[in-house]
Amino acid sequence: MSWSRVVLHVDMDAFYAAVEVREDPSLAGKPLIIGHKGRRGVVSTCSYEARRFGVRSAMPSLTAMRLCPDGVWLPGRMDLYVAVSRALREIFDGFSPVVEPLSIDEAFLDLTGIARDLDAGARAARALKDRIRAEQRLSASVGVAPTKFLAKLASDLEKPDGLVVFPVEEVPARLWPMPVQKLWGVGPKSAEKLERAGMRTVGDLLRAGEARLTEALGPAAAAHLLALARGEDPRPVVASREAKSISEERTYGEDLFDPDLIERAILERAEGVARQLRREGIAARTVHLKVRTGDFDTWTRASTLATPTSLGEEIFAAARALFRTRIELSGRGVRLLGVGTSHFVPEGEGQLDLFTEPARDRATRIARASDALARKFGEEVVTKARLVRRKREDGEDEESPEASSLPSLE
Ligand code: TTP
Ligand code: MG
Repeated sequence: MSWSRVVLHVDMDAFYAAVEVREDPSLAGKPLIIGHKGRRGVVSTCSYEARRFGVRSAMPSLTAMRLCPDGVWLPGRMDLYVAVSRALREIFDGFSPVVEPLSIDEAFLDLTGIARDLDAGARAARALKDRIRAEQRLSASVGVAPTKFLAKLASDLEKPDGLVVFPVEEVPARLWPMPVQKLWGVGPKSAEKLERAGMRTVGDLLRAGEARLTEALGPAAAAHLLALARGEDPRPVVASREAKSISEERTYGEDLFDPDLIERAILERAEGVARQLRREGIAARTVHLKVRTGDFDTWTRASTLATPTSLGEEIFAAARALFRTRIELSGRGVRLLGVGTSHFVPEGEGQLDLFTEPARDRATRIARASDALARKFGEEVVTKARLVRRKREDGEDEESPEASSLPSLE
C-alpha cells in the first residue's frame, strides 16, 4: 500500500473556443478567436489553429488581427461557458470528493485513497477525459502527480488532449531543464532578477543554492522555490467553498446619469465585494457587471482577469472597462448597479509574480489595514468616511432613503 498522494490537474483545451466549435461544428479546423475586435479589445482565447499564427490570450485584438488576418471572431458567451463549467464540475465531483476549482476551466482533484498509485491515477485520468468527451464533447488535458505543482505542470506539457504522469523521480530529467518561470510564483520580473544572477533554468537555481537565491529574491521566496524545484509541494487540495459568486448590488432612488457618478458607484460596489473576498481569504478570477436602466433594460457582462484578485481597484478597473465598452445606455439613466465576482482561488494562488509586485503588495497591505479598521470601528465608519469625502467633493445629497444595498452570497 502506497501512501503517496495522487493529484490530478484538469485543464480544458482552448475552452471558450472549444465550446463555440461544439455549438457550431462548421467552425472546426478554423482559426477561431474569442474576443472583441476593435481598438480596445483583447483576445480571451483562441483555437489551436489560431495559435499557429501566434495569437494568444490577453493579446490586444489589433495585434491578433495583424497576426491572423483570416481569423474568425466571436465575442464570447460567458453564460454558456459558466454553464459548461458547472457541468464539468459535476463530472469532476463524480471522480473525487475533494475538488478544488482553480478557474472556469481547470481544477485539482485529490485521488489519494481512491487511486493507490500514479498508474491508477492515470487510469482515472483516462476515464475522466473519456467522460468529458462523451458527455460534453470537449477535450481536456490532465496531469497526474504526487503534488499540485507537478500535476499542474504536467497537464500543460502535452496540450491539447494530453495525459501526462509526472512522478517525483522524473523531476531532475524533466523539471530541471525548464526555465525558472515554470515554478509557481515566478513571473517575468522575478525571472529577470534570476537571469541577472545567472539562473535561467530550474537546475541553475538549485545549483546556485539558498544563499544566492536569498540574495536575489529574499528568504521566503528562496525556500519556497527550492522546495518546488525538488518536487516538494505540501499544499493540500482544498475542496471548494460553496459560494459560486460574491456580489453586491444596489438600486438607486433616482437614476444616475453622470458618468463620473456611475463610475464612482461601480468603485463602491467593487470595494465592498473586495472586502468580502479578503474576509474569505479568496481571490476571484472573473468580474461581473450588472446594469439596469430606468426603463428596465438589464445587462450582465463579465470578463476574466489574467491574475485572480481581491483588490477593489482591480475589480473596479475590470468592471469599469465592461461599463465603458459593453453597455449602451443611449442616454438612459442607471437604476441598478451590481458588481460581482466568481471563479475563486485561495488568495495568493495563481498570482503571476508573487515576489516582485511591490505596487500590488502595497495595495494589498493598504486594503488589509482598512479591513482592520472596519473590523474595529465597524464598516459604517470606513464607508461613511468615504461618503463624507464624496459629499464634500461634489456637494452630493445624503443617500436616498430608498437606496438598498444587497450583499449577496449565491
Ligand atoms: P486557459 O485555460 O488559460 O486557456 P484555454 O482553455 O483557452 O486554452 P488552453 O488551456 O488549451 O491553453 O483559460 C480558460 C479560459 O479562460 C479561456 O478559454 C478564456 C478565459 N481567459 C480569458 O478570458 N482571458 C485570459 O487572459 C485567459 C488566460 C483566459
Ligand atoms: Mg484551458
